[in-house]
Amino acid sequence: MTNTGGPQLPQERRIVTAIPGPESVALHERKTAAVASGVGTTLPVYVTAAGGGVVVDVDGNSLIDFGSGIAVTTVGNSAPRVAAAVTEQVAAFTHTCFMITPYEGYVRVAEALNRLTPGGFAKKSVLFNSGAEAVENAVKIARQFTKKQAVVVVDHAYHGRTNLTMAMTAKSMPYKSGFGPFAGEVYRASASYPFRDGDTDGVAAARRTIDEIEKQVGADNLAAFVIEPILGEGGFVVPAPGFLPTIVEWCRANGVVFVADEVQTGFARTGAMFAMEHEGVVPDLIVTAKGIAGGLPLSAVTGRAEIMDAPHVGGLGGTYGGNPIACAAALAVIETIEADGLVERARAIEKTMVERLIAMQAKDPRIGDIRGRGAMLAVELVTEGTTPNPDLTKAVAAAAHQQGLIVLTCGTYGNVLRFLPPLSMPDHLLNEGLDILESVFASA
Ligand code: PLZ
Repeated sequence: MTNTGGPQLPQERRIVTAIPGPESVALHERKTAAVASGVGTTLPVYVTAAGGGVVVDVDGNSLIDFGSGIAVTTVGNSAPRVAAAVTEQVAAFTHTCFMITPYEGYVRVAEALNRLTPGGFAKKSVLFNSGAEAVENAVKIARQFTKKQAVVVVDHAYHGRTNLTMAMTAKSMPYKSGFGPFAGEVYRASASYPFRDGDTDGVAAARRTIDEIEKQVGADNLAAFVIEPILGEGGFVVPAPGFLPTIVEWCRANGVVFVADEVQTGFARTGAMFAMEHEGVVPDLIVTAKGIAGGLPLSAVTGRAEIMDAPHVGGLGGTYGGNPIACAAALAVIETIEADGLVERARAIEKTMVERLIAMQAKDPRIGDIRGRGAMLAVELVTEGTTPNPDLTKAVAAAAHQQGLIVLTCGTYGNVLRFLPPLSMPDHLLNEGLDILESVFASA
């Protein structure tokens, strides 16, 4: 069998066995025996190749990918520029440790991040491996800069699975339950969740959140306010207009570092290079990962130079952070986004998908809300009103999987079906995926 992924893979849905097929079932038995059971599986088909808009499994099935490995392969799997850059770099050198003997790739990624992120001021960057590691480092940097300790996050937030980021993540199961004690000095305030709190006035919602922070934490103690511009794992919740700008203004007036966690929203995913741009919000620090390097492990903190330079020399780092192969991939990702107009592509995907989802909602009152931006879209499913319907969500996802459409769920109440197609998804597969969703809703 050839394992050549990338966009040259036939761009078709092809289901030749039950899902999962016999080869996948056999591999899954080995996985169950060999891999710690704490690592779950959404869809147990074992992958041999992926690219464009499809994922191909060991049984020869070709599935339509509405997941992008959780918003990572935004430019596509094994995207040509990424594959070429990684191949070249892996043959040149694989690692030296940037803290020992540095290399240009890291510097170029930092320069690119400083250029691409919102804000016309002097910026600096530092690179790590995972989203959680970068979030932790943003907090470290904000604490050094402000000489304060407290961190505020919001309801429904997701920031990772390490000790500090577990404390920052809202949802207990499966992320936190039994894994405490958690890091201290992390406080939770209200998010803006228009479908549930009924408040479409983001300024008023922000004032409530700020009031909670002032009463329960105090700006004098607060180093950083950390928030996702669209709450990701928490349910693809877009805050009411005005919420984020009001919070950032308060942070600025009160010596609090405003940190945007753009791990899931970043790199063209939402129809802007970074989602904070939709409301003209300029964060002090911005955390990126996932889509930054097309699947190679890389993350970053980028922000105002004076904040980024607060930690002492040697205070930030790690063995692998900004690994040369991941940096080569990131530079190829950025080139691909810019050369192929992928920000515009994300907007076109939004238009196609939202139109179809609205048509589905008109026929099905269980689709309570349609939301998101660009190619980061979701439907929140209810029994009636706003009562969560996690059973329907599971059933729809499972039925879609059976038909060869990879979809993911999310949400505090487990009732959100989310769509994260790679921006390399061809239109005919995007529409075929939507056809499957429509038929699945009709029969679920
Ligand atoms: N911040 C906004 O979305 C990762 C988690 C999947 P890492 N989201 C997917 C899972 O179940 O573990 C994420 C995120 C936001 C931080 C993170 C953490 O990024 O690269 O997984 O550490």
